[in-house]
Amino acid sequence: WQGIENGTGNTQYSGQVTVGSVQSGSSYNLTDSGRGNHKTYNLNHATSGTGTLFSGPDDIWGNGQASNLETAGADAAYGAQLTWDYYKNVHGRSGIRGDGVGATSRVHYGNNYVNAFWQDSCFCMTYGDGSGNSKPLTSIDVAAHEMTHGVTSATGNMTYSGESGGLNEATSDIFAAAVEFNANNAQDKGDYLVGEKIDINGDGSPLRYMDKPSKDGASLDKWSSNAGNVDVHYSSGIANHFYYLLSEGSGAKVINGVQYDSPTSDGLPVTGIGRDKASLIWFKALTTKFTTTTKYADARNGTLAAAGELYGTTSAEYKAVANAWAAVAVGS
Ligand code: ASN
Ligand code: ZN
Repeated sequence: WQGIENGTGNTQYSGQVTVGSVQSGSSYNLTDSGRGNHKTYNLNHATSGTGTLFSGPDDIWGNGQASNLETAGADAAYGAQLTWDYYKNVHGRSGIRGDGVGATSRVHYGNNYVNAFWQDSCFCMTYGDGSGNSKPLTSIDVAAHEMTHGVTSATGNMTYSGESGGLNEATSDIFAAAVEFNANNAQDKGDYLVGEKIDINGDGSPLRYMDKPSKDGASLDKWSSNAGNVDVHYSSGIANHFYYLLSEGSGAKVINGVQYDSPTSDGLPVTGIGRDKASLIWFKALTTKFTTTTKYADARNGTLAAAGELYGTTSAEYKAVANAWAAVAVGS
């Protein structure tokens, strides 16, 4: 007998959740047949190959602890599920390439590996276990960030260096936040922080902040002529800050218990239009305006064009896009 199951995932970061699984004979495996047959594999510390498809005699995955090897599998499968559902339900996109085909996830990559990454070549994302702190890199926002690199590759495909690289990175952070908010998981409510669950700095601080990117000590709050010369994970700050301002507006605000305080470089206030509209504008720009060579000035033009198509060029949304870019020193 073979059929779709709804397994129980006992995740590390998101509590007990439902994960897609398939029963094959007397065992179950982590294949999400409702989402393009997305599969989750255990690399068991290897750094190449596909590893082993998670399977077992019961339909319960992990126990919430990193020491149980299935737990990271449950988190990864859940993150892939939420990302699939976000693109499908919010943007009408079926899978990363829009072709209904699920990707694969690989967990337990190498030893003490403190990163996660997407590869077009295997249509897969890979997660390390972290180092020393029992914090695998399998949180919702990290999963959504990596899978969004696949979406970007299939659409605007902004070259991963210079300003276009910053826009590529920011696209992953932007939709990571959007996926997290959309999921509204009780253990991991939406925020404008990146990687707040994985404690990569060991002091509880997140990897990146979208309201004021420079809080990480390296990311850019606003554009300057040097933006194309810094690491893409820092030049992304300009667009992350734009997205925060466009969604929430400038100044102080508490959302899901997190305090934000977003400055503007021109000193003028920005009134937010909400993250749902901001996300639709960014997605339309990504999929119909951005290209391999898109720089910040082009991203401004592309998002203005997208906002004009969605809401009209005399709309409050269009004006907010212009104001939010001005607030990060792109255009005026
Ligand atoms: N986790 C990193 C990222 O997705 C890996 C990399 O540097 N490409 O940005
Ligand atoms: Zn990235």
